[in-house]
Amino acid sequence: MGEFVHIETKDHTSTVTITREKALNALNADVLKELHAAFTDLSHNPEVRSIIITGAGDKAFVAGADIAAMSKMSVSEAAAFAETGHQTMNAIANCPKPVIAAVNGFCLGGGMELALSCDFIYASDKAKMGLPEVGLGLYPGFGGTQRLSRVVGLAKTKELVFSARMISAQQAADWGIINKLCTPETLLEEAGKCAAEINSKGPVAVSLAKKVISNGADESLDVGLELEKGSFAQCFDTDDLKEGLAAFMEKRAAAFQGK
Ligand code: DAK
Repeated sequence: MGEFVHIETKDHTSTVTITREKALNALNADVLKELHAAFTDLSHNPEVRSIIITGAGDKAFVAGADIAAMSKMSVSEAAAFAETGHQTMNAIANCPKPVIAAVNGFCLGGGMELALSCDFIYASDKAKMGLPEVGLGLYPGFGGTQRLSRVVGLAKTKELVFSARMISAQQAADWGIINKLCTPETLLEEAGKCAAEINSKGPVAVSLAKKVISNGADESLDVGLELEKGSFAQCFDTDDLKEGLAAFMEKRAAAFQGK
């Protein structure tokens, strides 16, 4: 638990909240480092099966990288910031547990890149998304140029990045960036319901599925299918598989242990 990141774990789901509300949860180096530490811990915590990430307050998920901090950065400090940012986004993307972004307001620049590092996004219908960096004289540098195009394709990515335009949550949902739109009041509840649904399934299988889906996405179909085949047998080395199959045969709910 740090100054800018609060973690609450209940029923196998950890909710990670960025608590820098006065600056609309903008990402400075300290926030990024705390997030990185949080995801490293949660990745190794056997009690945790899914993670929700959100922003404190009702106005912003994350309004971007910290502009005030960037205005004072030297070239070498910017390089260190880039390294910290990438390590953090990668720790989320490669986290062995599913990560849901619950986008509760402005989700801009580095904030949108953070959301895109998650496995999928639930959002308030009041949220606004965008990559406004070129309006400041830089471009998305925490993975946005690459991760957004993998979701919406090159043309929409280029329009969003070149125009620096903000889009509504509805538009982002229409483009497939947001999986589910919720009211602001029900966002965390809906994300929690989805997490609970995931938590009730075989944790090892979910984790392997995440790895295979993510790693296969940038490969040819043939290579992706090899990755899928390569990990599949690992499921047969788990108690979860025995439990899942037995529960089906005995017509009862499975009680998975994540082993
Ligand atoms: N950074 C720092 N402070 C921010 C901020 C930000 N990104 N966004 C908002 N704030 C602060 C405001 O300065 C204000 O602080 P006070 O004046 O009260 O002290 C407070 O939050 C409330 O904001 P506003 O008063 O502006 O609230 P409004 O409702 O009027 O406007 C807004 C909300 C979200 C439309 C507006 O705050 C806004 O336009 N914010 C900036 C959005 C933005 O441009 N975001 C992109 C930042 S650039 C890198 C890789 C990646 C990046 C950088 C480097 N490397 C590889 C090195 C990423 C860059 C970005 O994300």
